[in-house]
This record gives sequence, C-alpha cells and structure tokens, in this order.
Amino acid sequence: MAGRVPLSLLHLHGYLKGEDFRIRIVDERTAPDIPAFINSLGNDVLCFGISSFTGIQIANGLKIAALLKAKFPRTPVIWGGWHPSSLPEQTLKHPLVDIVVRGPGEETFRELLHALSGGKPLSEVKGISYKLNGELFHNPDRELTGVLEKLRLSYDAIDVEKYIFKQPWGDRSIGIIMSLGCPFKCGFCAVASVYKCRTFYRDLDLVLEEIDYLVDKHRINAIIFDDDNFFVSSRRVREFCEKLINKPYKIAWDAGAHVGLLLKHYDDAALKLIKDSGCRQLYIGAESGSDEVLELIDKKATVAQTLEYVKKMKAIGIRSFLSTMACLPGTSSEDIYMTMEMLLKCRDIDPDLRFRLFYYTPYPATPLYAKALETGMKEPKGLEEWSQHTLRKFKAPWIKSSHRKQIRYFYFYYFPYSTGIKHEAFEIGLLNNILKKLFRLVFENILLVKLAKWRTRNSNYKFQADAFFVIQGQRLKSFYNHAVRKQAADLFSDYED
Ligand code: B12
Ligand code: SF4
Repeated sequence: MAGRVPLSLLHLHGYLKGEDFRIRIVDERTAPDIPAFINSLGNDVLCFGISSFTGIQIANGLKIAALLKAKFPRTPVIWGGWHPSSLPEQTLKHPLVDIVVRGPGEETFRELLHALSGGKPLSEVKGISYKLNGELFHNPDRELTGVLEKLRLSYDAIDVEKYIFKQPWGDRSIGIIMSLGCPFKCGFCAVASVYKCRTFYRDLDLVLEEIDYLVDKHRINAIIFDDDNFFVSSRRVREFCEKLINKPYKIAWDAGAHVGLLLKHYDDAALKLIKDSGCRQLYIGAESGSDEVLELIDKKATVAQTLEYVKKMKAIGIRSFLSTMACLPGTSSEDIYMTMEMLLKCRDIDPDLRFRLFYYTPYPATPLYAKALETGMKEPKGLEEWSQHTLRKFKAPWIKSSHRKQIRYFYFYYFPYSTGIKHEAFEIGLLNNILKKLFRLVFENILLVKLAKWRTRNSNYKFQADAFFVIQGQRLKSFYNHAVRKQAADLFSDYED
C-alpha cells in the first residue's frame, strides 16, 4: 500500500479536465523508476509540478527537481502544497524552485498554465510567487472560492488499487474528502492559515457518486474521511448519512471531529444515524489532559468534554480514537502525567478505545510557531533543513529526554500492558512464530502485565526498571524488523531518542 491517494494532484487534474493540457501524475511512492520516466520525456513539456508537506516529502521533491533541472534546465519547476504555501519566500530562494503556488491550487494552476503557454504575464496570476532574472515576486493572494463544490476527481489518472489499505472494519479502504477547512484555529495546526476558518464543501451528490464509483470499480468497503473537520455542518452530515443508508451497498466509514462542536450539535438521535450509516470510528483531537494546555493551544474544548465524548461513543457503539500531543513549549512534565491519566480514565470508560500520543512538532504558519522559536527552536534555513523536520527527527530543545522516556514508557508499556488489548504499537512488525513466542515470554509476560496494571491503578511511576526492560524488548523488535526483515522504520522508531 502506497499511502493515501494523492488528493492534491487529483484535485488539480480533475479541475483541468477539458482544458487543452495533457497532465501526468507521477507519485514517487508508486512510480517504479522516476529517473527512467524523466529520461523518457521529450522537449515539449510546459512545466513540472511538485507537491510537498513540510518534512521528508521535501527531500524527495528536491531529488526529483534536481533530475528534472539536469535534463530540462529551462522548463519551470513549480512547487505547491503545505510547505511552499507556508514559507513561499524561503522556498522560492532555492535554485530548484522557479514558481510557488500558494494555497488551494486549482484555479491558480489553471491560470499559470495559460500564462506559461503565452496567454498572459506571470505578474497577472494571483496566488503565485515567482523568480524573474534573479528577483523574487509575490503576487497578491487568490481569494478563496468554492471551486471544490463541483470538482470531480480524476481517479482514472492514478492506479487506485495501489492506495487501497486495510482497516479493522474493511479490507478495501480508501481516503476521500467531503470538505476542507475548519472554523477553529488550534495553535499547532496550519489549516486556518490557508482556509481562514472557513469550510469549503464538495457537492454531496458528487461525493456519493464518487463512492458509488469506488465501490463498483474497486470494491471499496471502507472509507476514511480525511476532512479537516468532517462534522462542521450537521445538516450535511445528516443528509449524507440518510443517503448512504439508502444505498444498495453497505460501507463502513470513519472521520474526525472537534469534540466541542460534536457534543454541541449532535444529539443521541444524530449519533445513532451516524452509526447506522456505517460509522465505525470517530476520532477527535483530544490533545491534552490539562485544561491549561488546551487553553494554551486555543483548542476551545475541555478534558471533561473528552470524557463525555468517550462515554457517548461507547453507548452508541462507535469506537473512540483520541489524538493527543505532549511537550508543547512552556508546558511541564506534570502535563504529560495529566494526559496519561486522562487516557487511562477514557480507557476505563471504553477499553476498546484507541489513541496516538505525539510529541508536539511546530509547523510554520501556525499560531504557536512563534512561541516555539522564542523557546529555542532553531528555524531551518532552507528546504534541505526543512526536509529533516519530522516527528522522528525534530528534537525540540524544550523536550527533555526524561519526557520522551516517560511517553515511550506509557505508549509502549503501561497503557497496552495494563489494558490487555492489542495496542496499535503491537500490531506492527511481526516476528516469526518461535521468535514471537520467545519474545512474548520474556518481554510480554504476566508479571509485567501485573506491574503495568498496578502502576496505572496507583499512578505510581517511580523506579521504572520494568519499563526500561520492556522498552529494550521493543528496541530489539524494531531493530530486528529493520535489519533482518528490511522493514521500513516502524512506530517505535518515531519515539526513539
Ligand atoms: C489527510 C491528511 C493526512 C493523511 C494523509 C497525508 C497524505 N500524505 O496525503 C495522514 C493521516 C497520513 C497525514 C499525516 C500527517 N500529516 Co496531515 N493532513 C491531512 C489533511 C487533513 C488533508 C490532506 C489533503 O488531502 N488535502 C486535500 C488537498 C486537495 O489539499 P492540498 O493538499 O492542500 O492541495 C492543494 C494545494 O495545497 C495545492 N497544491 C498541492 N500540491 C500542489 C502542487 C502543485 C504543483 C500545485 C500547482 C499546487 C499544489 O493545490 C491543491 C488543490 O487545491 C491536511 C489538512 C488539509 N486540509 O490539507 C493535513 C496536513 C497536511 N497534515 C499535516 C501534518 C503535520 C501531518 C503529519 C506530520 C502529522 C504527524 N504528526 O505525523 C503527518 C505526516 C505526513 C507526511 N509526511 O506525509 C499538516 C501539514 C503542515 C505542513 N506544513 O506540512 C496539515 C496541513 C494539517 C495541520 N494540522 O496543520 N495527514
Ligand atoms: S479542530 Fe482540527 S483542523 Fe480545526 S483547527 Fe483544530 S486541529 Fe486544525
């Protein structure tokens, strides 16, 4: 499985259907040989486009841009997506970048293609930054418009089969979106920088047609909605659920919500409808077990609401998923313990609940970014340095190694061992059977389970030799999976020092 469908590119391709341009999507995750592909291209290419988040995608984008520039030095290389949109000036300074498309790209890219083919000067294309004779120019922003509404995505431009993945409730799952943007502006999140706290919807019937197509053509049986905040409009969600229930097929789905908004606008009847239409999991950004931290990140939600949400989901029969984060600048180790306590309380309400506990990673164009810089984060100086800015590699100066250790212990030992369920962390990296049994006997035995239960019941995290021992086991497993089984880096390596 390659990862999520490249929605950015399907949007651009879909929007440009009917225009007089031939567009090819090449996904570095699925293309077998990009250098060979580049070599096969003739001299009639108008431009190249590269899409990138902040992080590792930049490194791969730069490698590809270098190959393109080597063969086609005069063909413009256009960068779009979250990283170039967040830092257009710095991005544009890189020699492998000629033009940056800022924010939603559909109309900007269309006009840009016309401009490049001689229609009008670059200075007239809103929403781009570009280089001319070594000078940098930033055109005015493009207004946000409703291009999304009637957009049909070009699934025929990619090999959809490569993006189908397994979920517990469907072995042929795919990610799609119904809307983009969100009314909130949480401190760590970049969404408001582009969508200005507005939400843009796709036409419901077109989305349902898209689902029909994916079910008919690709036997999709589960959908993950990648919307920023799927539940913003309760009227649309109700309509969607009613229409889905009336389909001749059954499809499972999951989506993300803001907890305050969900509790306010969805009563039990609405939640039941959501459940009946196939919703299996509903995830929220619970973020922290400390109301003070929630205020610091402007979450507009409380710890009590998180507990209430888990209770409601349990009663209705939808699985809760909590995304949490720790180690924000200016917070203390006490906050980590409060988040641990909150997760354990939620687990007491619903033992089947799932969660992730991330270290906070600052992103440009987010409200908390300035605080991160003030607190000692060294700003990456260019694209190469930004490509190392990932959950795994970024080491915030304010995160002590004792904090990292505590999170590791909780995530890989205290929580899963005391729950007795298969935590996400243990669903990865399979050793073969004998090794697995041996591993379980040494590192997952009943004594450790009892100790984990005792510690979490009594909130006693002193003298953590047992945790240290369990983590060595995880380290061993992770090492074995990389070195012997040649697997890609696993979840455990995200939490290594
Ligand atoms: C779905 C999603 C995921 C999915 C799938 C990601 C994927 N690889 O496709 C998962 C869950 C895996 C994920 C993971 C992460 N995500 Co995420 N994710 C999203 C989400 C909600 C939707 C992405 C999407 O499909 N958008 C829809 C498309 C149509 O919009 P778009 O990508 O912006 O593309 C448009 C424009 O940018 C532009 N454009 C884009 N590329 C190009 C290229 C050219 C040439 C042109 C002209 C234009 C152009 O035109 C497009 C059409 O309008 C976004 C928020 C958002 N609203 O986009 C966050 C978001 C992108 N994620 C974010 C983050 C931080 C992460 C993680 C690092 C989180 C973590 N702690 O692990 C990881 C790392 C992912 C990685 N390195 O690949 C941040 C990124 C910030 C940044 N500066 O990069 C965002 C913005 C959310 C946030 N909270 O701020 N994510
Ligand atoms: S609710 Fe989610 S999408 Fe909306 S601003 Fe907060 S983190 Fe971002």
